[in-house]
Amino acid sequence: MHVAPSPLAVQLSPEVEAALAERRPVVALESTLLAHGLPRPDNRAAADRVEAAVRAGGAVPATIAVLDGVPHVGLTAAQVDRVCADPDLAKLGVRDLPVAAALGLSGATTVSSTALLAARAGIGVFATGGLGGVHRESTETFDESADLVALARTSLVVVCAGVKSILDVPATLERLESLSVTVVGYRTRTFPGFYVADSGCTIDWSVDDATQAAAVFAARRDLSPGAVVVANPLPADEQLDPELHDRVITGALAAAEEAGVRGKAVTPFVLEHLHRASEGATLAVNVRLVLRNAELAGRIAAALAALARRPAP
Ligand code: PSU
Ligand code: MN
Repeated sequence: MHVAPSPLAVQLSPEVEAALAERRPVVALESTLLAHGLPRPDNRAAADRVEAAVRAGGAVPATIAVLDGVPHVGLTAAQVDRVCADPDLAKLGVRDLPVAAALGLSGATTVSSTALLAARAGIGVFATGGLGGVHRESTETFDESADLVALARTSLVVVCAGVKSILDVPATLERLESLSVTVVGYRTRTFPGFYVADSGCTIDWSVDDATQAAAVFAARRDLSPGAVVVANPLPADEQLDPELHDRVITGALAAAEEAGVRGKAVTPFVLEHLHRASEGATLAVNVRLVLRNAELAGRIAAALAALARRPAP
């Protein structure tokens, strides 16, 4: 009997396919941060640097995007060009994936959809900049990123610099707790604030190295579906000046309100405004923190592969 292929079957690049088959470490990377989080044309060079950082950590990078309805895990240089250059590329969360697949559309994947596609491909580690979360004034707008619910359901490690600081960070941490998403700091119990090292919030647990992070994930995977968030702060001397940070964020949120921006357009609008208002300072810090997360994710993926190779006691 002929069985039609799943419309959401992922297309692995040859390099990613070989690495997974040989149980070598692989790190998933999202494409929304490239297409909608960083300005063109700087995003293109950043894409290469992020992939190189994963390799420096000891893993194979797998950037994920949907092209002509097909979810790709691992992109060619020409495919990365397309993701970075197309100003009309859609932003696809989990709920948008079936539409893109059925109608043959293209789009960049967010944390939520990247996590889902990565897990489906058998990838256990994912690096990004900052998670989506609960927006400020969410009690009026109900704006809470689909990233949170997706992480509650998906088994993988997500390395990030906290949640984007345009958000309500304490409320986001509360939601992560309600959703039973495991959160550990990387060598810190201070929850990072994305562009700044310290969000002002604390977390209960920290890990000392990549091996501990991998062991926490192995235990989590054994227990129930759900992500392990590894929060990796920028060192204080690499962060955005906290005073500049607070000033530009207040301005960016006011501009979004003024312009009547809603829904999934809010995050790209605010990030773009910040890059302009800080004369590129937020952009430089954003790229820096993604690179650090990619390198750490590479090391965690390598540690996870080493754990899997260890003979059972
Ligand atoms: N982190 C960044 N830049 C970004 C994002 C995260 O450094 O652009 C993206 C991620 O793809 C995340 C998305 O999933 O923003 C969240 O969007 P929203 O708030 O609309 O859920
Ligand atoms: Mn939203």
